[in-house]
Amino acid sequence: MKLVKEHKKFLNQLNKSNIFINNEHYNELDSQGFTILKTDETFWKKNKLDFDLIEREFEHLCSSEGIEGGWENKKKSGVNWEPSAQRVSNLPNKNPIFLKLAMLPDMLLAVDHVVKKPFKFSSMQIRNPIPFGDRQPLHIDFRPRQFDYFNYNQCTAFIYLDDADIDNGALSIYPGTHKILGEPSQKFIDSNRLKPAIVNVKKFNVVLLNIYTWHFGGKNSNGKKRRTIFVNYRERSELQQLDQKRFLSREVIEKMSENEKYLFSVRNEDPTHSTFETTYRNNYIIKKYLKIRDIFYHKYLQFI
Ligand SMILES: O=C(O)CCC(=O)C(=O)O
Ligand SMILES: [Fe+2]
Repeated sequence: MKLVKEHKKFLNQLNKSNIFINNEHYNELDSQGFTILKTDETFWKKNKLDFDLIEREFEHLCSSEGIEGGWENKKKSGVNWEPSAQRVSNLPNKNPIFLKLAMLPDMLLAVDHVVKKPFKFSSMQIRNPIPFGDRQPLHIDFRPRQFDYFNYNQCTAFIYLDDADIDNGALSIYPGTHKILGEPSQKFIDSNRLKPAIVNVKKFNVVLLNIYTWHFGGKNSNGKKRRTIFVNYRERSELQQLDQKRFLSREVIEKMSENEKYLFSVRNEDPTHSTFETTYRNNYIIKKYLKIRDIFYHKYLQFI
């Protein structure tokens, strides 16, 4: 209960004077599993986020980190983890503008609507598809829900630095599939003749995705840029995708406000990640353990 109170306080302290998200967006998140905030340049100005600086930093980080960027979690040189896109990760540690970006009230309100429980920052990444790169496989971004009583415990915001459409590989989403339990299935799509929504967006827009909605980044057929920044938030009981206590430098943490420290879960009272679980989270036994833990947690512990 202490956490719920703390979380309410955190949300109450956000500046709500420039809120763009409305009930239609919330309804779309509920029924379709995603929504588009058709925000423009003025939205970013009102929120005091310098979009030109975000763009400049994007370019700078992509050229300085190269094709091996983005995999702080799995760092091994000489491995090209995702041949169709360049990634850069741990953005809030690399420029304060990204820390500010993670605090954008519209994104936090959307996440609160989806997760419905105290949540925290999980990771922020650049995804910069390679010209003519292939589509991603169909996927969701977390362990699947096993029963209807599981809540949605992850939500991601996609910030667009370029217009996107089918030709440069726009995100494809199967609307409403967040309600389906288990892993996504191409067989299910084929037998139910499901058609994906192609998420056509403009530069400056934000897409909010309940990550249990089946989706994939499309094929880049025309070679045009489709630069995106992902901000991922998770329920507080989960591990962060990138452990912020480990990956934010001490200087960055010291300069953070109390609200930022709360969101990033880097206060003394916030739990420290077990490096064992982080390292082996894709191991067969750990996966089995997490499956059992999930059932136990969602059935008995979630309201504590
Ligand atoms: O690039 C995109 O639009 C989607 C990427 C995505 O879903 C992912 O990397 O998990
Ligand atoms: Fe994804």
